Amino acid sequence: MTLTLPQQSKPPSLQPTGWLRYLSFSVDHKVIGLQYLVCGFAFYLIGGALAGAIRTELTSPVADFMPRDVYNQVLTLHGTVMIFLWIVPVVNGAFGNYLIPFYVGARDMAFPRLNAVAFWLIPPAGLLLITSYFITGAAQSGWTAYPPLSLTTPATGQIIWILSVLLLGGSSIFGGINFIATILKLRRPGLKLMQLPMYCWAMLGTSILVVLSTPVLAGTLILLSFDIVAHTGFFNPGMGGNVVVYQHLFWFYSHPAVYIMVLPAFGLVSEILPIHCRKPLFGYTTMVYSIMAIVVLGLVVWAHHMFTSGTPPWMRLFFTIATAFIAVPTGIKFFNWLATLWGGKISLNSAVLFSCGFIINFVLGGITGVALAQVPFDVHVHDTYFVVAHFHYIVYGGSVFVIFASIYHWFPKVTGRMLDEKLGRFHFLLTFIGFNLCFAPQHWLGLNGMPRRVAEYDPQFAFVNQISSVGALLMALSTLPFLWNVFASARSGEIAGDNPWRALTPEWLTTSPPPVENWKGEPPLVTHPYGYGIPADQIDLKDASGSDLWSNGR
Ligand code: HEM
Ligand SMILES: [Cu+2]
Repeated sequence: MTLTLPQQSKPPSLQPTGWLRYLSFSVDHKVIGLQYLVCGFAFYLIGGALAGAIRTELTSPVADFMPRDVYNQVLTLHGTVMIFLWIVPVVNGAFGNYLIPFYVGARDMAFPRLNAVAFWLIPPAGLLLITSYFITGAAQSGWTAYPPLSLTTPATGQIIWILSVLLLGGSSIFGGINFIATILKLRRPGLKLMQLPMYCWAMLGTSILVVLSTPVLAGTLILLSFDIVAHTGFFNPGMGGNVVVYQHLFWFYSHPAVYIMVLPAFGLVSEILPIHCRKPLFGYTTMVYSIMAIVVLGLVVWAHHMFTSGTPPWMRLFFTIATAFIAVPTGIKFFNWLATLWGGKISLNSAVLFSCGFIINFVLGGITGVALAQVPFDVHVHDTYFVVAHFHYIVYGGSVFVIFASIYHWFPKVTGRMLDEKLGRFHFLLTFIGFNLCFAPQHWLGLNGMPRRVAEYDPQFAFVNQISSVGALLMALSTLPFLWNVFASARSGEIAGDNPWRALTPEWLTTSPPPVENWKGEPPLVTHPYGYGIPADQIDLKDASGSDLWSNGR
């Protein structure tokens, strides 16, 4: 008797396919990465429109474009959207989810469902925040929500703001736990920590900061909400509370938060530069130690935001010195990128232009940061436009430039098509000129005493503010060639092939776009992710798999 086995049918798929995946509770790390990116970009456009409203108001010294309380709402929403809904989710969630499983040789993140939960907390939190403006009026106390201001401005908007930031903080913590577990526990056999691409180290450091500091913000905001709703007295001076305690707790999160925005950007640039210079990343080991030094020091410098809050002299001294120390590992990274570029066969494409733009802007922002950490200087310019200029040089000139560099670099991986280079360079030029025109004059404004967060100012500042607003207009316009480029190239751009940059990192050792579980066969073992321009006999390839693709790439 012969036995006929039933035809093996494909298991039913629980996940939608095609475009619907991006609107679903997908657990595929690549889908989640793109969800983070597109959602983040949508919020970037909203945050940008809010910035446009701010800069329009500031073209004249009087508040003639919107009422003052609306200005406060717009300013609060702008800061909150840009930090919590654009930069943090994109440099961490978007690129982290897309790249980290490739880099560690895994088929997905350690906790795929938690990953999807982390993403799906973001759209409702963002919508909650934005709609508060239309329903009850948004919060008015800035992204820092300092009491007593946050206790005296309308309560509903402030409570919605707190709820929204708590949801976003939860998302961040889930993401951070997932990245730590994936990097430490999901590495393919044979892959050592010191062989990981630098972005993994950056994300490991960032995630440690996220997990240690975000819960402090959450706790602080919950106490603040008690003060608002239940009239407790944690921070309310009228009830015996202490506003300076709020500032300590807030900055214990929010100084690390600046590294949560910029360390991943460091990692992404460290991936992009070697490939387009055809040189190994200079000083891999010092880069790793610098990241970890920044993590440790980043946790002990928070009170440099509070030099004018009545901090005692010993505290001022400690936090000035600690902040000065942080410039050392940061400087090491800066020189390592320069050394990577030095003597390389550099292709000056859009990804490299944006990366170099980042290096220039970041060093300027770093220098003003070190200046701000000096108490005698800071007491003069604290709460002026000088501080606004400083942090925009770093969060926009740094992180946002790197987001664009990364989109130009990884677009062929995600879509299988190239972005148009001419449009890309035009986009870079407009962004670079617009950005510097917008923010460089703000140093002058601050040094001459223009306070931040105001809709009205002394008429002597009008002309320089108008220059700044023209710069902002250029930045807004620069988005158009970019968006056109993305849409047109995704439909009909030049076919990229699997590895258009002849890169050696593992995400390129598969098809573009990659299959569902990243590689058709076994994940490759990449022991020299930056082995460009090194003679083959000097690289130990004996236990590296995927080396055939590798040697083609060199
Ligand atoms: C690494 C990336 C950095 C980012 C993303 C960043 C971001 C920021 C932000 C957002 C603020 C203003 C916060 C507010 O009041 O709203 C700020 C202020 C400040 N930053 Fe940075 N910063 C960075 C690097 C640095 C560095 C390297 C230093 C010094 C070595 C520094 C020193 C300061 C100081 C002292 C202030 C307080 C100024 C004041 O309010 O008077 N920052 N930074
Ligand atoms: Cu800080």
